[in-house]
Amino acid sequence: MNKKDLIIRNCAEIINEDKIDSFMKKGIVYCGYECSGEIHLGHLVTILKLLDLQKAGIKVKVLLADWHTWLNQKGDWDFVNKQVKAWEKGFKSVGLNATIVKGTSFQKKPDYFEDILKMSLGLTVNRGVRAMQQVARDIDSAKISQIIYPLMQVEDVKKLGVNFVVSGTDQRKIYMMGLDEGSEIGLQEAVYLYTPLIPGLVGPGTKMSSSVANSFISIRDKKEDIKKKVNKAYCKPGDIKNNSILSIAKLIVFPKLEKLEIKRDKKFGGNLKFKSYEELENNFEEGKLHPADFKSAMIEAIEEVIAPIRKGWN
Ligand code: STL
Repeated sequence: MNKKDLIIRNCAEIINEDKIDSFMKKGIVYCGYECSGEIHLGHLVTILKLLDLQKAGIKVKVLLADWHTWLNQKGDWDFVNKQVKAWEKGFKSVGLNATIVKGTSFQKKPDYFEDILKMSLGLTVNRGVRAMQQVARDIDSAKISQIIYPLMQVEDVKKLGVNFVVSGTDQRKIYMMGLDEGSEIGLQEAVYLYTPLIPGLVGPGTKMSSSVANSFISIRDKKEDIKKKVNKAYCKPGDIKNNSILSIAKLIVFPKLEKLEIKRDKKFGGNLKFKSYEELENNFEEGKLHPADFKSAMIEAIEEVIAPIRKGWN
């Protein structure tokens, strides 16, 4: 696969796609993370996207957004600091050659906040709340801290000096505020790569989130846990929407392993080997692949992806 195809594969949306070629020569990308709870397969989607960019020769920065975590009411500083340490350890084991940056290491500067105040003049409270719809804890009683949050996220793009941004689609309204108000702070142009979210394992209408029990597979889960969770997961025959196991195949297994092998008894049609996600999806949609056989193969594949990360963690 050529470098550009690697960068754009599996994205849900890309802003400034036409700039990719010219930005690639001196490319720097960042992705920011709130540090709270487990690192799970949902996070691994952005991590693998960062790996794609790394392979394309782009420098990678990982932002451990400690101040954002605190602003979003995930816990007190004692909790946040402990989480940051755990996440730092986790990120060292995922195979990235990234510079890890802690938010508060560069955010506590007067000019950082001057930019936030500049942007705050041009944006309504309503827009700030809407930007946080998919991110904020307890959005119905959103605190002012949670509308300061997106402005800081936009300023991070400026201060980290990146020309590529990777994030899940849940963050797109935040960065859109930056596209509209960025001229106020001299925000540089960047390519925004939004990756799809993985639906929760528990069924349609949920997302994979460490705050929803059994919705996620952690990178620390052991094979037994993976097996239990996958076997319980929603995966209706023929349903290719809302299907977390198919999403995991598309966004994690194929990018990483480039194939999926199904072991099946001769009387059920014998073994299968898929070399692309599309092949798998077609077979599943047409009912040629039963969820039980698909799940068994996915347990092995997820274990294969996670095992080295888990090992590096311990
Ligand atoms: C979440 C969950 C998650 C990631 C984020 C938020 C991202 C936070 C962030 C903060 C500052 C930035 C960029 C991203 O500059 O997995 O609720």
